Amino acid sequence: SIPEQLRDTWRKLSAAEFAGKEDFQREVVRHIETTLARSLYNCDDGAAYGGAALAVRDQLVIRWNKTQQNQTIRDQKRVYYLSLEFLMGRALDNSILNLDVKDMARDGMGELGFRIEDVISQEHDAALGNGGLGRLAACFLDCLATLNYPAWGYGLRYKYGIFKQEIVDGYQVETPDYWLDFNPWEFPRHDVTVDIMFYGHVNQYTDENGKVVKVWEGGEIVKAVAHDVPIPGYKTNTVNNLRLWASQPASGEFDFQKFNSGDYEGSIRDQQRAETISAVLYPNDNIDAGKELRLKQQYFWVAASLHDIVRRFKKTHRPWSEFSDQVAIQLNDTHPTLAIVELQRILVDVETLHWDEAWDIVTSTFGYTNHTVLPEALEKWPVPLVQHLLPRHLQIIYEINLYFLQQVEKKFPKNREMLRNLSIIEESQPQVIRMAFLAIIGSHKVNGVAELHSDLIKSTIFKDFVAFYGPDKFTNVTNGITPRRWLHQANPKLSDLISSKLGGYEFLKDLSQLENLKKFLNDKEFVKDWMDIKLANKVRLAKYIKETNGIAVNPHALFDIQVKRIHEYKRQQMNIFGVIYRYLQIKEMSLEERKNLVPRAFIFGGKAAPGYWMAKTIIKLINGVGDVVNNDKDIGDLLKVVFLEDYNVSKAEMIIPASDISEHISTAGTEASGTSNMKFVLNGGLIIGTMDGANIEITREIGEENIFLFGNVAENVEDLRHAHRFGKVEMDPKLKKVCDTINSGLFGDANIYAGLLSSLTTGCDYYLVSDDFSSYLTTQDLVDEAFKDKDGWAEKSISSVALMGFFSADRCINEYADMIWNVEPLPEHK
Ligand code: NBG
Repeated sequence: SIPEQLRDTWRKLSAAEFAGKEDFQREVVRHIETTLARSLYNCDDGAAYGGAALAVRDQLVIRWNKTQQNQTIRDQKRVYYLSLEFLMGRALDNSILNLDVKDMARDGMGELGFRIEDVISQEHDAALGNGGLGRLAACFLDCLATLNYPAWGYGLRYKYGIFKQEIVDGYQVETPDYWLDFNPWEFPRHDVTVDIMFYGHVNQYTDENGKVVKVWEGGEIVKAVAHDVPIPGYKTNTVNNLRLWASQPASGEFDFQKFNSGDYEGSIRDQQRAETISAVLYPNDNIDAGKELRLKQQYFWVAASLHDIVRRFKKTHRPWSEFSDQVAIQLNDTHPTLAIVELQRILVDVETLHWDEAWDIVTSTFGYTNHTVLPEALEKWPVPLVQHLLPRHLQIIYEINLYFLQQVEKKFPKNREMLRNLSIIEESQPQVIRMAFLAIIGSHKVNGVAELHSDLIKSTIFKDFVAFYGPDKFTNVTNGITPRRWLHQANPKLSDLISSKLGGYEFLKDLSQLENLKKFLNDKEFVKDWMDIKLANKVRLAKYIKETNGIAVNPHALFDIQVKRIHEYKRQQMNIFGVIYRYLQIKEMSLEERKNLVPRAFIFGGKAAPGYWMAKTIIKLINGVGDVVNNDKDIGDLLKVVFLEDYNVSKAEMIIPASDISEHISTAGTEASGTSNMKFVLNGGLIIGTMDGANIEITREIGEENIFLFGNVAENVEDLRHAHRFGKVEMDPKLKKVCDTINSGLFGDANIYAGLLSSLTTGCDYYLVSDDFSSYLTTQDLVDEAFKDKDGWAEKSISSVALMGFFSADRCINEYADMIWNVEPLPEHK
């Protein structure tokens, strides 16, 4: 650092935040002209975005540096959120809003000849995630910064984020998402690197004190390079850090031997091999693909992150016994579970702590969040693979398991079944490591993400752990969303209207204040403004649909939206079956009867995992139905079916505010929480849903009269499945009619859909579509009736929003901080 006597000079020259519009404009122009080397003669929206982003970024960086210094000086306990996915979306708009300079930016850019909306929409989404799990991590970062917690995110810097989806002939086609063309939001730190080893072998030595030490050596080295992303909080000086690791060949690995001997290609291949580790995000949501490269990613990322965390801790010269007073690490699902093993390895093998002492530190440091009970999503790594890739870690896992099973044996003597049920190692062929079990054993708290889900993990997949540990180790933190992005940014008009009634934007930091909206339920002008905003948002979406899909949707139709990853458990198939049934009904109606109908637009969006054939078939069916229905002159406005290509965060910001009804219709007990359900309601849309995930708590908060619930409850699911497997279940006649229509070839060659239809019959209807179909249709009829009563609908919309305070992710972050991390916010720096 700079010598003491020179610091005053330095400080005088320190970068300053811009004071007003002119400062901002000057910085924009300077960046366009110098950083981007463009001029007023060739400045398009893209360059304007670049200039604006760089100017705003400077502002963030100044605060970011101060925040980091402040955190170092205060030296309080920090939180580290380890997540393989951060689905951040766009940063410019968010930064402008969090810095509270939107008006200035709008005017400033306007005077330079650019509409701020056009500039903002130039930005490529940062799409380093699949769905809810990754977006939750992004919301949490926003809240951690807003609430001034000293917190870092750690993830991977994928070169390719989630693929781009195109629809060709009704089918999903994937193309790569190369998002790093121009990314002003990351700072490569070529001086912050960690060498990561793979493969190799374990040697034993006896040291001078006669102690046996194990050394892992002889492996292949890959270098992790830090890339830092500033994370601003809303109306606070705090700017936290998200550190993403990129893989590079280790220094010296670029093989000069090969290079000099003429094998140029060979030397480049080695480089590419190293870079492959962080090249691509696995595009699976709630499915475990179990690929070796994925395991490499996981270890690469946790080893680099832990090294960084330990390095930071060691700088403070505290004793190891204080580690967990300074460090809380949250495992976002089981993906980072190897961090438990890696910390134990560092403490025992490198820092030479006694095993038990090390293990106490480890278990008091980690917390584990479970995000699913679906068996196909639970990670299990084959023992031979781990043996090959991480031989020392496998030994440590065996040792952890051994000590743990000794405790089990003590508590449940001679209970072989208990030992088998609780063992980290599953005795399959080959043996596999149950990562969730390792995560539970290595953490002090385990949480689910909604009440039902947290109850389910205790009574099903982790039942025996509850018997062993008692119930206190398990807790619930119901998910939430950041109202900054999902109200203020996505729906500025609604945010402004609310603020005009509540006397400012304080509600964005304390969402419970929305309750005061209830006072305005009878304020006719307010109600009209409220519904006008909804209509304006629908007009905007209709325009987008016209542009992208060529389908004319009447903005006064009931907009019924289901946007989320395509998955059988989420039951988009039930939705489209319902559409088909509706279509058949309308076709049979007289003109007179049709006059009574509420026109409806069914809008779908979402990606299917590239290898998930059934999900892809569902997309094809939606498009097949759309082709028929949308082109049927006899139907007109009464029914439209739209599939929006390439659903992502920035599209969600446009789509969600435009919904009248959204669908959250998973088989009860399968959707751990869901978070888009919260986003839709917060934007004044109502929901139709099952008693699943957070729908249950949304109902509790907003009242049964404000939600359309249907279908079987989780308790009955096992019995119903049993009936399908062993009994005879007659298919619901309405569903039968739908299947017959699909089979007739109306929506394209019936063979395409054969697998989807047989999942309902020979497949034993695992997701219970036939059991819920009839109540789904009945409830959709209730939706139509309710929509006819405009005043009643507006009242439901407003009173629901008023009661959504609980679902602010600020609330969840405070719960994690209290119950799991034991960390305090830091006074914000000046
Ligand atoms: C997902 C669940 C959602 C939940 C998010 C965030 C996984 C493994 N789980 O219901 O399916 O809202 O996690 O908790 O992606």
